[in-house]
Amino acid sequence: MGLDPHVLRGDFPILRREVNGKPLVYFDNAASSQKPRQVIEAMTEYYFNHHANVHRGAHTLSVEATEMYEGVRRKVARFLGAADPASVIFTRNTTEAMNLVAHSWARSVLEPGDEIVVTAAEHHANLVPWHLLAAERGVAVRGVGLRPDHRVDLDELEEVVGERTRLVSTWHMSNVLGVINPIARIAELAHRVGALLLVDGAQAAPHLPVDVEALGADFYAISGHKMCGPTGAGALWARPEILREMPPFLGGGEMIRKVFLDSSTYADIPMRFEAGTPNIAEVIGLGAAVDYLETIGLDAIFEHDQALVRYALERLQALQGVTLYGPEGDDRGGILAFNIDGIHPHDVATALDQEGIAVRAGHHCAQPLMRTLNAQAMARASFYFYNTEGEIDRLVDAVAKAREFFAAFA
Ligand code: C6P
Repeated sequence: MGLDPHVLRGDFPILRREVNGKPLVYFDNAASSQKPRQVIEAMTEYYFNHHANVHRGAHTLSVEATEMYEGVRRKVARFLGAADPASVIFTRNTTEAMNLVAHSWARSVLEPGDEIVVTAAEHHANLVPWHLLAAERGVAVRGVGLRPDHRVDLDELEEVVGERTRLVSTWHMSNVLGVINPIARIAELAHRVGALLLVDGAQAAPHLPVDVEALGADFYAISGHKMCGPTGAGALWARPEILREMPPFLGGGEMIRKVFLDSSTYADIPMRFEAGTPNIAEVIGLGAAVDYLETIGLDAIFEHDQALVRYALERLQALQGVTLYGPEGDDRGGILAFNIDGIHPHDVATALDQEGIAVRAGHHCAQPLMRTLNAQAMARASFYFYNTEGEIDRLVDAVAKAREFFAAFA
């Protein structure tokens, strides 16, 4: 069953806004999606009627808050296809989830000479934590290139993954190219040499059905704010048997079993990794976002994104002087990075903003990819289920107008 973006838009108050005198076209969903009324209301209702600290009190409000918070853990586990809710650790976002793996798992397991394999199209959140670790531990970060069609070169990956590889860490959907990595195949290559696979699910989880078991992932990281949830709530899923062996990431309240003046012992998962008072209201908002997305259906969302990106590719390809990035095909989600000859992407984004259209411009936290593709920066339109073909028509018209405007100065 398809979805109707015109109906769903009714749930998003912000989409009624005008920007620069034009109806807002929000095409910056890969940076952060908008929030439906249901999510905002779930957080308000929590603050109006149930707020107290979680896991601490015997009083009614604390019990209610704890039940709401733990209920979201069960929801997120189900959303990711995980059997055990204790395998879901709440974090602020994907970045924190990946840093948790670096600080806890990698720091306790990796030795000098061990290798972490990444691709040329990683977000900085999947590079910098490994660089910090490399400096501290003498581990090496090895990169795998892209094929000319902008998909990861799996032959090269197969060559690079070897007996020193302890971790393969890569995106599920690229935040620049929109392409979806063949995670199950990458998992096979990693596991063949006894390495683990960390999947950066920041862009995939909001847009397509995820099943961590079927993917063969060992770690999977998500950000709630890209999937209709609030900022400040994300999650790391990890195989429970791996999590149980991992030392704590942060120390403090809630993550302990016993504390003495000179030593402590630690709680079981998931609490071991959730020191201090968590972002309770935000986690509850994330739960409402999961409910909201599941009501629409992730299959329908992905189908809609794909139809939009196909339409946008077709229309933008017809314009001269526009370079489009990423492959065409069924393994492509609703993200479209582009450049217009002779115009800096920041000027493109400013010109589009004049037309009420929000896109992102810059290196998209993927500087190695920019170098690989020989681009200093790119403009990027990223779609979601509330976007329409009519909005893409407005984008195409605005791109054509910007091209003409800047051509006058060339
Ligand atoms: N990308 C973008 O505009 P955080 O900031 O922790 O929620 O997500 C980090 C992150 C990790 N991996 C990928 C593939 C991502 O796309 C992002 C966030 C945003 O592309 C902001 S830089």
